[in-house]
Amino acid sequence: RELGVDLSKVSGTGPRGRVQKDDVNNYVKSALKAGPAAAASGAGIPQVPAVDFSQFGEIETVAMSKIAKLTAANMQRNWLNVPHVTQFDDADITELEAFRKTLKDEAEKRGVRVTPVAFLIKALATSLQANPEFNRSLAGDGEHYIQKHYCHIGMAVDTPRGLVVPVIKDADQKGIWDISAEIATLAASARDGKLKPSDMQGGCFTLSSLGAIGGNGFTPIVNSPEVGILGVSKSQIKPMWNGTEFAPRLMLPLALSYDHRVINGGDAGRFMTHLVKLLSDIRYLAL
Ligand code: CAO
Repeated sequence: RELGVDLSKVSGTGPRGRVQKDDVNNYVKSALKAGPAAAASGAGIPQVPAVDFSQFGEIETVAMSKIAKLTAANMQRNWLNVPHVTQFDDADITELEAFRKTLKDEAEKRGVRVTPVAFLIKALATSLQANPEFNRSLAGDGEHYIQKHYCHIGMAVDTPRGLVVPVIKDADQKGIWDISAEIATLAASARDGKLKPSDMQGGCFTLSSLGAIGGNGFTPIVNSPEVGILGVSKSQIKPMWNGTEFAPRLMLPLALSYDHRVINGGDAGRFMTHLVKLLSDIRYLAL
């Protein structure tokens, strides 16, 4: 009461958890250390209280994998550091899918599977070149950008051990066959736990495709120090107005999250519009 301490917030170290004088003093010391600004404005990150779930039913404590622990730390770091904005659009991939189906025989001969992900990686690489502000990172001094003149695209892969992001190097210089073969090799290595650290380094931008699993949208978290990530959901046939009538078109939902310290809404709008144009008419990928 003298110090204005709420005793219910103090952990007691005495017998049966009794709060002692030293506990109150230590609580006050750590509150002072946390700083008056944080205390006054509530800007510090409040701890989520530990709950004993066994009081509500049967439970089991499961050890997190190394990858899961690393992912948790990275996600929290990125979520707290990056001012995120997510922008949405749908790409009409009716023609892309029709073309992809025509590749089936040749793909079998080559022993490669061509999925929409290969086209997405190629289109992202092309869009990064047209919109180089997405191929930047903030320099450590907070006063410069690092502009990258290479184009490596990370691809989120869901594995039994957790999420990993192998990188397709120089994606701008590769064609759909090479990218498809690399997706298969990297995804297999990821699932077998055989990726080398160098396979996961150097990404400029990340693709997270949940299209094969489902859902019509999600907001991905930027894989900092990259400044953009594209989340792709499942394509669906939708009635689209073509000026005279509704026509069935295969629409691919896209969500672009970006670091608003580096990317402005206008940059993101241009990037997304360019990407949608490339996916809707893949002839532009050849230009
Ligand atoms: N809409 C509809 N169907 C899609 C699609 C989409 N957006 N994307 C892929 N598909 C189809 C493919 O065409 C394929 O079907 P066909 O064989 O008939 O062509 C089928 O789904 C299976 O694809 P796949 O999963 O074998 O391969 P992929 O190239 O689509 O994806 C990979 C590869 C590695 C990206 C994917 O397996 C994966 O791991 N995705 C999860 C990523 C993830 O976890 N993201 C979240 C990260 S943040 O927590």
